[in-house]
Amino acid sequence: MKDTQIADILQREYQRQLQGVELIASENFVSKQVMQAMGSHLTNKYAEGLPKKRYYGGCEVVDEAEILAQERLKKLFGAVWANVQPHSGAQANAAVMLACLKPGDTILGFDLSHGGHLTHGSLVNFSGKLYRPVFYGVEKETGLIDFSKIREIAIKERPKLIICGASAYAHDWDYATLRAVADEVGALLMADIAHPAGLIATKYLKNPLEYCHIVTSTTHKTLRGPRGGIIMMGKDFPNPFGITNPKGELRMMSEILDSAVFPGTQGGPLMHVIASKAVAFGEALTPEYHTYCGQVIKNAQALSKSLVAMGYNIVSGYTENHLMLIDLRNKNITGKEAENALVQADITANKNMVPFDDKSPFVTSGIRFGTSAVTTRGLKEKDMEKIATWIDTVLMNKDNNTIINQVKQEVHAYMQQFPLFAGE
Ligand code: DSN
Repeated sequence: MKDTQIADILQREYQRQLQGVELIASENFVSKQVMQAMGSHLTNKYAEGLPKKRYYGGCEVVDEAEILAQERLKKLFGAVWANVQPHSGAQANAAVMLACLKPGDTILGFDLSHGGHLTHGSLVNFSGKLYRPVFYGVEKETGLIDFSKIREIAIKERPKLIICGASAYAHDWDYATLRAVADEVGALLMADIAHPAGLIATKYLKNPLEYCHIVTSTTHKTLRGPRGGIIMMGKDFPNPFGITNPKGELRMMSEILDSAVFPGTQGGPLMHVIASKAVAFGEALTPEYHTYCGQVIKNAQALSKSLVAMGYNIVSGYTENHLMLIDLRNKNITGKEAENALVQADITANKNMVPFDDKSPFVTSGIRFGTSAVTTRGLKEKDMEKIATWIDTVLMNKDNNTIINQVKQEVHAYMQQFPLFAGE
């Protein structure tokens, strides 16, 4: 049976992506070979376990793909150990917490409503239900994290795990200070670099592997691979929880983390996705990808500058990475209204809480923009000025369907010149 219903959906989604301006900060467009690896025969293979230590026969070939993914990833970030099996960033974080914590232990993370992530202790997530979350946030006046204040919270709350990393923070992190705090209170330090991973791999931002005990990430945001997760360490070390092997020696942390992924939190790995991750990591090691990441940052700065010139408030004033969070309160429009109006013009972004927001997460006062996806399509700084003008026109005419429709026609006509696959 030919599935014409799904074929039709695939075609329409392709058209939507092709015609529109994609500003969701966590999205990107993969290369053809990254996509082809995902749609390959490797999807048929069960390979529970790790390369050369599987619970199923016939894994010799897929083992090579996983080893390539591990080796390329280690080279990309300077890691000594990597697990490429987590199905997502949330799964990667779940595995780290299973490895490092007991139920009820305290975790200290960046507040979700200030730009953090659900899996860093939100009460609606496993991380907030199984563990005791406490949070740090940004300063009201600056929109920036004051890293010295995290020490005070850590000394008071005695977390077992300190988590750094965010979904909507436009700045680099002071990993050295956080590591000193972690050492002082006897905590492990984990960085979740899902958003800026590509910018870290290409050295535009600091590398947390030099300071953090454990680093997790997704592979599909700035890193431009398939949807998935990874865990890495810059140094391996004997686990601090007293877990021993049959010889009575402390197991290395890498072993504890490997078994927290499988069998701890996952079953069979997605070998087609792991092969695709290997392709993406290989691409990320090229000079072209380095140039791409530099352009992502230039584009984010150009977009934020144009929006500021039009009177928009960027939380923290400027961006150092691929994203920005706009506080829309001075423009008298909510995040929800802004997202809905922009989608009508095929400009896709997401509403987002701003720090100290007075509206609910379903309404919000902010909107988040990122430039990873549009940069992959080949857009440059001058195109960001055009996008800023479209955004302003739509937001200032949110109830005027005629004007929004005009913008949509312009967006469609303009985006035709930019290919959808990375590297084309
Ligand atoms: N939901 C992702 C984001 O948009 O940032 C993070 O998991």
